[in-house]
Amino acid sequence: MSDHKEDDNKTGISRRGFLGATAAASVAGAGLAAGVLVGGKEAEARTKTNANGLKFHVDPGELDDYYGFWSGGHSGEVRILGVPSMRELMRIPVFNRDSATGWGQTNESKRILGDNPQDYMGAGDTHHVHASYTNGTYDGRYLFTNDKLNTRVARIRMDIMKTDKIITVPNVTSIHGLRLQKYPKSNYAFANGEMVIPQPNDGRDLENPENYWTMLSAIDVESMEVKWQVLVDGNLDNNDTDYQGKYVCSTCYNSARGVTLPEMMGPERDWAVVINLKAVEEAVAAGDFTTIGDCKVPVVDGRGAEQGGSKFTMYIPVPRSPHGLNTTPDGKYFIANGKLSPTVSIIEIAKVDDYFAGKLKDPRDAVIAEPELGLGPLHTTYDNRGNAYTSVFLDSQVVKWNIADALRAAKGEKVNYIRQKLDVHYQIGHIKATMAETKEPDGKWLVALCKFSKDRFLPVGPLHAENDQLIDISGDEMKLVHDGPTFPEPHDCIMVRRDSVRPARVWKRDDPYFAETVAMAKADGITLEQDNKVIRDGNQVRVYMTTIAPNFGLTDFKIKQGDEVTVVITNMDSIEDLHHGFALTNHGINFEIAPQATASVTFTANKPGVHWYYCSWFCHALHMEMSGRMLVEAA
Ligand code: K7E
Ligand code: CUA
Repeated sequence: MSDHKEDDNKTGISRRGFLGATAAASVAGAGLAAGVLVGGKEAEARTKTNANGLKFHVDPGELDDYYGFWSGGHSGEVRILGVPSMRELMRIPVFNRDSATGWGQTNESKRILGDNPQDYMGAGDTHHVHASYTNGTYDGRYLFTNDKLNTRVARIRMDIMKTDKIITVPNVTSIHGLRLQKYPKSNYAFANGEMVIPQPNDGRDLENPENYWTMLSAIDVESMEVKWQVLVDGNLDNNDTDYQGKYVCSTCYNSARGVTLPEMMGPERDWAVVINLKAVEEAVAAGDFTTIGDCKVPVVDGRGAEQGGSKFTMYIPVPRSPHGLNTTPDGKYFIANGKLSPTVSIIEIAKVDDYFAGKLKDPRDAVIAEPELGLGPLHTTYDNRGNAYTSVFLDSQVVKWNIADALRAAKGEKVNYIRQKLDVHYQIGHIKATMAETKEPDGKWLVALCKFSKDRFLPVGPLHAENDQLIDISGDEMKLVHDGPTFPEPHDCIMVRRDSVRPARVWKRDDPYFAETVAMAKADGITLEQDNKVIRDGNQVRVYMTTIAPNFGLTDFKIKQGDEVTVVITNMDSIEDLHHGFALTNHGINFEIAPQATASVTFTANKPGVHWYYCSWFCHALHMEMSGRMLVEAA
């Protein structure tokens, strides 16, 4: 699978030749559109647009049209990119440790990391990032991401772009697919438990895979409580929601419930499983549920795939090992991507309504077409003109196809639903178009998230970057316009129109993010905005200080060896972008304090002597001099 074909047997054009042709056509097309070919300014402008006329170069000082939110994979973080420039704007530490911001070290971040961040050593694996919705489009409140590694779900506040809540999902192992309810607004985040385990997983039934199960979990977006779980057959992979607030649909592999690869590959068909939210909510409200072990979360039984499902579920047979599941922006179809089958399965949501209303008997009849696209279809995205774009991993291509034509072809009409196949470099996983997961797709840009970059960048050792390629989809023909190396491994991204994101410029002093630290100060009689004081309480010492560039409020403080020290810093600068840092030498401590924020850290002072602290975020001409001493008396 790491080999890419030099020749494409479908187009008969060599990959390099095809690329060359595309690039040449692009320049010629732009020249024609401009009417004349001249040097200087016009030549410069010509390089910034392509044949579709969509401007992809963002000039210095100009802003991007979209916020791109990228998962960071096994880096455990979320990244913000500007689109179309593909400039990385910020990283949001989530499950990882970050020494620039102090994430995983400050008391504020530890409260959010919760139960056992030390056990996990700052490791996580984010695959999917999705933003909250109101009425089917982004509302700028929250981002959610999954931790496949440690079975967690995190929420990020989009006003401050910081993680503000992390939960470990009970009763399941390994959260993979994650999506939010789209209508009327995101009340739930739906998290797919991927791997099957004994229920409860407490040491019994270890070698009895017939008793291994997994579940879909519904998480309340505001409280971050798991409201209910649905036991399912098979392993849950990816999911998506409809545009009416009725369903969540997941691809589901390993219907054989095997524990080895050959066992998992046994049956010809797996499923897309649809969960009926209303049916589950009614059962939970009526007390018609069970619980598992000590966990209080209501669990309903959605198994029964062989009979089509339970009253909560509908199992729609699709070719085995399906992967991505993507709702069309018109709300009509769920599209399940075949992975091992060269097809995608188009599921008509109106037929799902019929099934739960008792009007459709066989779930198979909800699949109204299975167009063949290429080898290894993984994920599908959409424009605003009825086209779908599917990533095909083995062929290393983006396949543009027309949904209406595919449905016509399924009815026997002679129509070619394939619009174009574009080579990408190489082995594409996720694929995403701007605003494609909302009812307002705009068909402008598409990003192909390629797993392999091979020869596309300067070699940097055996470990290669991945390649997120930017493609202009605004015209009839897709145009590759940019190669974007990324540190492994972004799986997925979303691209959100910039007007729906409204970030804060400086912190508000009453932000709940540091409210507990403010409460601690208050109990000590401290006014954080003005006091620079050391409070001793037995062997616990709390050091409160302000910062105003280029000064720490305390140029020294004295403590005893063995003291448990909490340093609390409040940045009284209110100028946008004027951060300070508190870096304590030989203690591994460093964190950021943005304008008007309070941040704190707690550690045991076990080294007698003089230890300098300094400001680690450039703030002033005298930034280097912004420092102080921690004086530690020997015990
Ligand atoms: Cu396809 Cu985890 Cu969304 Cu990777 S998943 S590609
Ligand atoms: Cu304060 Cu640098």
